[in-house]
Amino acid sequence: MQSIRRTYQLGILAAVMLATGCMMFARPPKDLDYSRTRLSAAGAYRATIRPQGDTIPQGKLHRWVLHLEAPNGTPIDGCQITVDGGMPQHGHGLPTKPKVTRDLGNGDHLVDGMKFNMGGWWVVKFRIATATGSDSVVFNLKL
Ligand SMILES: [Cu+2]
Repeated sequence: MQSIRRTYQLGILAAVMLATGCMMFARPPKDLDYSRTRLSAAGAYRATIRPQGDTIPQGKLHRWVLHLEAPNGTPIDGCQITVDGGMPQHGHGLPTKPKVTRDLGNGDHLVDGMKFNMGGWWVVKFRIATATGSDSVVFNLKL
């Protein structure tokens, strides 16, 4: 009888762990850079994110402005930008497929469809392609 009850309890525990899987992972690495301005991987661009409303909301669709400039400060327009991201410690991506929908000029690009459906460490990666080549930049977010 005792062992049946024990098996039952373990089953419940396993189910709870599966259901809450996203919330019980380790803390993010301590040395993460949460800057909103970052240099791209190959150094071709300096990118700044400006989330609408400044504070990044949880569970709500919102927009960002991505500002791009060359290291010398020249704004970069007319490029192909793709957006990707997710939670490295949870093994899942973004719940939406954000896109750059408009060039606002002066190096500003409107990013539509941003959404983060839980708290924790997120990364958002922009791949930027111009006639001179492609490069990418990654931002860390703490929600
Ligand atoms: Cu998650």
